[in-house]
Amino acid sequence: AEMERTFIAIKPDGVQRGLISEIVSRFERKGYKLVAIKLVVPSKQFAEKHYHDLKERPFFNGLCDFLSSGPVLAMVWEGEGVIKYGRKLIGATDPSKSEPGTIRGDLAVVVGRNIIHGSDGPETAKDEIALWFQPKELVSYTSNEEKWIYG
Ligand code: DAT
Ligand code: MG
Repeated sequence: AEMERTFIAIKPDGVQRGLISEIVSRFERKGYKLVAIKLVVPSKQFAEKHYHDLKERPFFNGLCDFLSSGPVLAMVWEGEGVIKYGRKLIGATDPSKSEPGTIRGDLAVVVGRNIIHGSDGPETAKDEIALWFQPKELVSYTSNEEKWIYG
């Protein structure tokens, strides 16, 4: 299998609402492999780095204030096609437009509190993993389920 990795984060609203296990279980049951995880409170400056692509948007300041307002569960998930399909599991940015069955569709209501972040492509995945994690925090291991998931 051609493995790729993506950066997924449960934002402060998802953590405060007790949705960690619900969200982690969706990635886990799908068959993706968790390779890094930590709970952190990012600084405002760190949040601005994470969202640097959006710095011209009117909601940028509020978004960065919110991301840095409390604990965030930062994760790296690995699997075939995990970047694109991870976005599918998450659902559309605005939960009022996310399909039922997606994380945002099932668990969130408004765009400013959409509970989860996921990298939007291979380049951002690479950059975001490097921003949030040191190389030694990424754990390489063999999952015994791999032969049942990938054949
Ligand atoms: P996504 O998180 O789906 O990748 P994005 O990268 O365009 O979406 O925006 C990052 C976050 O910014 C998003 O999860 C929630 C917030 N956001 C996006 N559009 C917004 C808007 N119109 N008003 C308020 N917040 C917004
Ligand atoms: Mg984005």
